[in-house]
Amino acid sequence: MSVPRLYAILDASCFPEGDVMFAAELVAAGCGLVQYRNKSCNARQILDHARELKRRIGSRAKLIMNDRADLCLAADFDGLHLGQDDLSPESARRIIGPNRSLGISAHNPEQVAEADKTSADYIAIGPVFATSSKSNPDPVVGLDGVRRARALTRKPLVAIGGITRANARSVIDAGADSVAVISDLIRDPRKSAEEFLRILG
Ligand code: TZP
Ligand code: MG
Repeated sequence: MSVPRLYAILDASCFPEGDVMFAAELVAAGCGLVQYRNKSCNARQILDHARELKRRIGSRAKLIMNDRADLCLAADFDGLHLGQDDLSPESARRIIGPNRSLGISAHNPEQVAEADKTSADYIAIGPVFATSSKSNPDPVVGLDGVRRARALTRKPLVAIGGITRANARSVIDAGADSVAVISDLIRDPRKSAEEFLRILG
C-alpha cells in the first residue's frame, strides 16, 4: 500500500456544525485520503457521520476510520487507524480483513520496531512537533524522531503532530513519506490542501 503525501485528518471536534463540506473541499483540492477522527460522540453518531462521509466523498477519496474496527466495517471505510491503546493490529486485522489498510501510531523507536513486525500497512510517528489537537500527547519526537523511525522500518511512514505548510517539507526531508495534518487544514481547507500538495510535490 502507498500512502499519499498529504494524510488529512477530519477531527469531528473542530466541526460542531457538520464536517462534510470540509471533507469535500479537501477532495476538491486533490487530497486523496481522509481519516475520520471522533473522540467525543457515541458509536451511533460516529457511524451516522461516517456513512454520510462515505456517501458524499467515498468515491473520490480513501476513507480511514480512527480507533474503531467495528465502525470501519459498518461504514465500509477503506482502512483503520489504531493507537497504542486500541485493539492490537492482529486483532483488528482479523476484523477488517486483508484488503483494508491498517495504520498504527508509534511514539518512540521501540513502538516503531514493534509495529514494523505487524501486518500494518503504514506506521505513523509523532508528535513530531508540539500539538494542541490531541489531549495528553506523548513527548515530541522532533525531526530526529522521524529520522530514527525511518531507519527502523520500510513500511510507509506518516509523520504527525504540529505539521504545517511551513515545516512540512522538512518532515519529508527527514524521511517521512506522508504528513498527517489536523489544524493547518481547518481555516481554508481547499487553499491549504492545495498548498500542502504543492509543497510536498
Ligand atoms: N496524534 C499525534 S499528534 C496528533 C495526533 C492525532 C494531532 C495532530 O494534529 P495537528 O493539529 O496537525 O497538530
Ligand atoms: Mg486511537
